[in-house]
Amino acid sequence: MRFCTVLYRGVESTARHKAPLRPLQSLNHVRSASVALTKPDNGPAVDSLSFSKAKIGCFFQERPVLKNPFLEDALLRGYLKRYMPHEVRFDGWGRECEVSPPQLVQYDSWGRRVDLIHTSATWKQMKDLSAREGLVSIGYERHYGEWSRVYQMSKLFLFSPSSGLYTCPLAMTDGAAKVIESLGISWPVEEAFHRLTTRKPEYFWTSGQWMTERQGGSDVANGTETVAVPQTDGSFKLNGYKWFTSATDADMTLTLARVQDTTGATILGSRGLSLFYAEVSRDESGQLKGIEVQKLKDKLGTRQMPTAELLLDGLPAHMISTEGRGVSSIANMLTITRIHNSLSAAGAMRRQLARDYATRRKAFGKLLKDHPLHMQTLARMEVETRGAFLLVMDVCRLLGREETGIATEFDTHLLRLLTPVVKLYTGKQAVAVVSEGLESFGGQGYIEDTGLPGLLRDAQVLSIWEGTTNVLSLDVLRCVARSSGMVFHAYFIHTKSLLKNASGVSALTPAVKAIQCALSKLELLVQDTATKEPSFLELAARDLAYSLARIYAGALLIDHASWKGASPADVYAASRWCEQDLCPVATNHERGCYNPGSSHDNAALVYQLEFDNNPLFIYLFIYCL
Ligand code: UCC
Repeated sequence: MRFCTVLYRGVESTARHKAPLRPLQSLNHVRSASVALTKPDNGPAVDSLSFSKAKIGCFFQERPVLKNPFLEDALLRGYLKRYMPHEVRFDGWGRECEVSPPQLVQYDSWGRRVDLIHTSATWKQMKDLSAREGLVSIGYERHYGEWSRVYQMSKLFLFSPSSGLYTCPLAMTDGAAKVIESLGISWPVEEAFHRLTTRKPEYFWTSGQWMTERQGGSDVANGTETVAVPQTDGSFKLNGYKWFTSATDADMTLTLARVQDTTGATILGSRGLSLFYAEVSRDESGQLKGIEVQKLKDKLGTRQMPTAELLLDGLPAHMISTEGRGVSSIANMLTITRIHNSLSAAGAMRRQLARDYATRRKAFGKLLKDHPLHMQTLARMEVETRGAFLLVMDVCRLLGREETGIATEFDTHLLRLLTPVVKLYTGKQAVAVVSEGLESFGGQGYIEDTGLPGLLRDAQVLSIWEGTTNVLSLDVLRCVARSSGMVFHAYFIHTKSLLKNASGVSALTPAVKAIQCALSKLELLVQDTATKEPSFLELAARDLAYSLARIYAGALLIDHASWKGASPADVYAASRWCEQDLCPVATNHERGCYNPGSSHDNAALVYQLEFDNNPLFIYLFIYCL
């Protein structure tokens, strides 16, 4: 302020500028006046003033301003206006989480093991806030019937990018509540269920989901080494090593382990896994009961959140699934956390500070928003964001129908198919859109204290945890096989039904035709797969999942653009979306990408070793040995 005042006075004293003098009104006002002074539009720059005090000059880029994310989001408001009962009201809210990374103190000053994980005050406040706002409980109170999940997830959508990753423990908490509800709310998990779904901060618990062990987190059936030793009272003690436990400050956890028989033997594979409930508590001396925190993970992103390696050393636990039904019992948790993951992805895409920045930053003589190429880039990000949002909300809609007992068989099939599809697609797109968003800030997007790089780091995890892109693509094949193709049947029928309202909107005709064409190609290909080798399906799995996502998102965008309250932007978004290759699995099939020899060709390409008798190659080969 003082700097600006000095500049202002400089105007007065030198009287070299003809602009009328105005009283100091606001910092911004004065700042723009000073910029005009130091480099007048129609006159020579006054260099001596520009650098008279601060040697670094006086021009600074305007920082982006996060406006009210709810008011700024026309699509979200349009969606809620269309579906939500009138009595539902919530304010857009969100605040930046000022966190310092969690710290692990393993020993106290006297050498006793304490394993304390210190988290920031804000992280703890997030827990209270989450309870008060009902960010988990809304899904279980079901005050808004089938739309309760849409309501809950809309709040989380706004909260997520400002939550400092607190949405991760909330996702697992929601998932644990869902598992308990589906298995039966009774002892020993009755109190836990009420704590996970309460709105009282002092009573609220969060849950962990400890599935990943040293051998990895994807092939859970073969990678789980943790054993459950039966106790005389019917409970168990768990011994094992959990390699990646997120939000380790949770109050309880659900985890998988193999029950040991009297000889110490266990059953291998999926059939040997059972689901256990364990509380994270301390004994009178302050030590964790049956757990040692080996270390906190040093991660690329999500640094706000404590993620640890845990040694389970006699952790008291209760089996809550039928013995040997661990994976299928925890599958409900996977469904919920995958939906949360998708929601976080859409939320990260929506946090487009680049939109605001384009109205502030000038380059080449005009604001970024007045550069057509820049606006084209932002528009493409916007289309991607809208597609992601509608995909996620549709899965929430289906979940809400299932949980209120009104889901048809079609809805249930759709939910099973779309959950992995939406998770894998949005997770991948979030990285691309957030990265593009950073780039649109130029160099500032790469500067740590703008807070922008953290968005990209945090986005990168979305395609990894809760099932990587390829693992989820294979999950799609698995659910097709287990349903004998019924998931596809539901998909085709529902996608076609989403197009029916578009007949009255001529501007949507090309988009509708594009979806119909892509659907026909997909249907043909799906019918054709019955005659194909299993290797064909595996190679096609990822492109198949992408095709399912793109076609379905296109149909949702068209459906939304056909609604009577839709805007021209909704129509434009649907049209743009449908201009891409909607069915890459058909395109790549035509190119022969899934032919029997493809696997060999791919391996030969990746591991190409060509010596060609070239002495230099041979020398380098020996050198590397
Ligand atoms: O823990 C991690 C990090 C925590 C961070 C939390 C973040 C939350 C988001 C935050 C947002 C901000 S990462 C851990 C990641 N790991 C996974 O997600 C697991 C990935 N792997 C899979 O999904 C695999 O497909 C497995 C583990 C499910 C495969 O196991 P199996 O045993 O080989 O699978 P099966 O034999 O196919 O299935 C066993 C049973 C079957 O039921 P039954 O026996 O009745 O026929 C399947 O139908 O489980 C059922 N099942 C499912 N049911 C398997 N997958 C599903 C599913 N997705 N939905 C419903």
